[in-house]
Amino acid sequence: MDRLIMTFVVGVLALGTSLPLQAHAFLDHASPAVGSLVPAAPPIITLWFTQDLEPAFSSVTVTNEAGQRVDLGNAQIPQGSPAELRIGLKPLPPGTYLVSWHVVSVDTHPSEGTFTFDIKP
Ligand SMILES: [Cu+2]
Repeated sequence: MDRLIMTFVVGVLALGTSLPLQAHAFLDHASPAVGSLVPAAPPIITLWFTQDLEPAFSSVTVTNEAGQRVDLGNAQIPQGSPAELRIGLKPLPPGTYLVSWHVVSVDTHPSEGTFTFDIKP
């Protein structure tokens, strides 16, 4: 039994060191949530990352189905929350919106991604 547990522990440790977890800033979660359907237009969108961000090189934009910018261009990392990126939104009608983020983490590694959310008709 002890031998079995030991094998398991060693296996988990080996797995842990081989995965490049937390190597860059990836999106952890967002509000509105990734792929969500929200009942009302949110005034801001907030993204939380797995690592602290470099403010000068981190940004996010939001576009509508026609590809037009619907954010207020005021992306910021709130004071005291260095892994968080938020941006204000124009008053939005129902529809599908694309959030595009590109960030540089404090370890200088860039990463980027996109997701959508929907506002209910
Ligand atoms: Cu990195």
